[in-house]
Amino acid sequence: MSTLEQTASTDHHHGPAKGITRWLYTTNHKDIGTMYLIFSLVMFMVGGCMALTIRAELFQPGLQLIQPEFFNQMTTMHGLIMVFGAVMPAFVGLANWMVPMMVGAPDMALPRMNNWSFWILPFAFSMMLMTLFMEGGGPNFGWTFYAPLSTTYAPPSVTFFIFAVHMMGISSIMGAINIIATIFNLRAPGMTFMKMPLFVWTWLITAFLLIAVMPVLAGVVTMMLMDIHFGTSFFNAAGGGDPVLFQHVFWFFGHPEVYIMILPAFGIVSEIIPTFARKKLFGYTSMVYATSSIAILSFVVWAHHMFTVGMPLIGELFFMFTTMLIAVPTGVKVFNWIATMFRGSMTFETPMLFAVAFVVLFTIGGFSGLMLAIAPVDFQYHDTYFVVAHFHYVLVPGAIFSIMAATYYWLPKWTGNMYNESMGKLHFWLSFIGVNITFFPMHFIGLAGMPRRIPDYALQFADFNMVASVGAFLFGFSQLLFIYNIVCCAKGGKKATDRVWEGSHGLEWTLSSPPPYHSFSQPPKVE
Ligand code: HEM
Ligand SMILES: [Cu+2]
Repeated sequence: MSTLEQTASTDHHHGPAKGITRWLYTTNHKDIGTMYLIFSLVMFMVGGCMALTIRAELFQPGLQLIQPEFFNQMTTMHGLIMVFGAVMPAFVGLANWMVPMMVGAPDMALPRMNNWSFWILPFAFSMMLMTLFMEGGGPNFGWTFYAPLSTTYAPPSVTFFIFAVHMMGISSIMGAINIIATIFNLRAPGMTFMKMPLFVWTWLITAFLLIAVMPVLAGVVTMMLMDIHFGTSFFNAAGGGDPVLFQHVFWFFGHPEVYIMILPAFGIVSEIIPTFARKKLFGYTSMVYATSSIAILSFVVWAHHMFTVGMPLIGELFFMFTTMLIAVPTGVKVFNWIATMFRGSMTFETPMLFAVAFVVLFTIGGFSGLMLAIAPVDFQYHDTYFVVAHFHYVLVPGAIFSIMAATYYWLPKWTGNMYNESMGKLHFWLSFIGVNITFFPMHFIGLAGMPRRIPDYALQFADFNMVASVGAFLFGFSQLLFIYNIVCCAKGGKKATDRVWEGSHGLEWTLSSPPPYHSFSQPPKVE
């Protein structure tokens, strides 16, 4: 590896700046990736405290701890922070770290813009969190901010909320452009598209989704702003508008958005399972096509969130069948992961545990999604805890588990040190048990009719709610192990080798652990 030696020997001329300016002005993909990941972890904790506030209130029927108004602000902020502050920035952080290293590039294609993409976020989220201290309180209309709750009946702070959403959108679009530019222009010689690692593929597709739908989100919040301050009536029936229009525009953004939160997870799991099964990924080509099909289909199913608003029968049928169609490429992916593990020499280090749990639990989330997709029965459980169970199964053991799997998988590469494996395993098992205790009972209380987004509930739901709250606290506090393990690993520990995992493959493992400041100063050859 002459490339490597050269990289190492010239590296000290291009080291990081000293002190705080290293982080403020940095254009380095690894520094920016690290900042994204830390930011996301902080947001995960903030959003997690809000979730525990919600579950503490729901531990028993009746009102114990907080006022209904504050409860609404908690559910809203929890959702917004988890989606835009925790899951999305974590994936962008992983992309920043890994995409250049996986395609054999020295850095991202647009490093100066990369700095902006990150630094906008802390401002956006400070602004969003400040709304909680404003007169009238923070956003209280759910993370889907349906009009007229978010317009006519909204607290004054909604204007700040809209500004924060715009900033997040700008950050996402710039990040997406950067990822596309990097993948298109900076691949090592010989790395054709069909030789790219799956994580790179899934992120490429995700970046296109982002560019397509973030302007729709910007549009819908701008329409809200106009309705509130400039006398328009987009969503106001009294002025000739229609609140259902809000839902159409929102979900045309919102459904692809949920795939923005899962496609990179597919990529991560497709990197990890082959490593620990010591086999090549089964069906690489079909994985690429399945991912693209899911991305395309995600644009034609938005109204499955709106079965109950009153649609023509033909519309209900169209959205029902197109939604179910997504199960086909999703099934291809699940099949391929299982086929990769089949007769492999598997070992179960922490990343693999999270990856396998992802496959199993995400599949549960997929099946409950299929149930929801059946229009005539959705009338029963729409807006109940069943929906909450569904999207938490895809988001927590789906998106979040994949992020944790990725963290354990690449942490030795990033820091040069091994994390504590037994603590990692303990973290996994407590999280796995916690997640299921929290969200599985929600299927039942949902089918039994408990509505979502309420601070108090009828007595017959008491037992399962108590179980769910216990699970939530177990899951929440287990995450302290995760943080402790990461901090210890960053500080020191057993040195990691370059190719950390026996079965690992791909360019990132040809670099030293930790990698040089500018990953590949000479492009590696891919044959
Ligand atoms: C096979 C795949 C999937 C199917 C068939 C499916 C189907 C559905 C349907 C029909 C709903 C609307 C339920 C209702 O409001 O009554 C829904 C809600 C939701 N889904 Fe999925 N889904 C799938 C995968 C995903 C994935 C991968 C994610 C995210 C990573 C996700 C996140 C959500 C969220 C956040 C909601 C709730 C939206 C709200 O607040 O109303 N879903 N899903
Ligand atoms: Cu959807």
